[in-house]
Amino acid sequence: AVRKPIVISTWDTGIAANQAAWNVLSKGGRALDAVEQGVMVTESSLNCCVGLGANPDRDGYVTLDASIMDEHANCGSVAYLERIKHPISVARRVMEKTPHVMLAGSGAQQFAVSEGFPLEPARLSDQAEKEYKKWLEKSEYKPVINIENTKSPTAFAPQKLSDGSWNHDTIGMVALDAAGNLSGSCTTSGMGFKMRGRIGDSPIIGAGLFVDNEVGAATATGQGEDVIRICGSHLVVELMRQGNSPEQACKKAVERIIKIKGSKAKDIQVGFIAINKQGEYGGYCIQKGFSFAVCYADDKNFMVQGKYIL
Ligand code: SD4
Repeated sequence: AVRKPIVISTWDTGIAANQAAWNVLSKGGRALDAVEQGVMVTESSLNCCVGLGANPDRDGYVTLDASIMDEHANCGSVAYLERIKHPISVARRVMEKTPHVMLAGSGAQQFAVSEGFPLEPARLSDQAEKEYKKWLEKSEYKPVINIENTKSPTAFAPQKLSDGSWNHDTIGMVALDAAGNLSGSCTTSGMGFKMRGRIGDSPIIGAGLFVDNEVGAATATGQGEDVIRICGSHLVVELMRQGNSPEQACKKAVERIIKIKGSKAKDIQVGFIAINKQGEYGGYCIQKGFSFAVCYADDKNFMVQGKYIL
């Protein structure tokens, strides 16, 4: 039997987001509404890595990326968006109200304001301010490629925490609704202290997020550059189309990154999660410490530790 509705999302912040998505899905609502309302919870919460409370770029500005995709292959995204609280909703407006898929920077902000989204103050959260000041003490303005080679804890990649887990920089969510339709969303502030103008995988359809209503849906978290390199979420969906389970598909995508990165793979983290039309779910990551939240009943909203390769 098909397990539906179901929603899954990245990291432990996924529990609260799933709950909001479940409120939509359990009433027979559309997956698209569920994945939007789900990640809005994370965008509103004070969080290192999603929404306006997140860590800024190297120049001290919070810049946000988000994307959304529905069962008809409609998609929308915003990149490098500043001072707007809910990038995911702006991405949805791009999808629904413009002839385009992606808007970036000041144009995306202008569109958001014209759609009635308030322009929030250009101010860092207290926590982000503190983190930024700390980062500035040692700030290294080096191209990404060099940063990758440093041992500095200010490095570009998601950082490994003392308990062995990784800090999370994104929420990606995919859902199957009661009608059997799939949608997905992804929203992030990107890497903390990134170069100004840097855009990650999250707003790129096929990289950070992909939905094919015949097959399944996938989303990514972790070092966006290496997700983009393999068109990660699209790859996961295509692997499911070839008959792989969601978990196998995520695993094969992770293996491809590891193959490309060689010995450098141990310095980065990437995780994929996916669901298919049957409501099966799975996730895989490069290394230990990635988790995702799964919800398919009022009393079933739980964390799963991502299996890993290295
Ligand atoms: C990015 N993929 O901007 C995002 C960040 C992330 O865990 O998910 N980090 O590259």
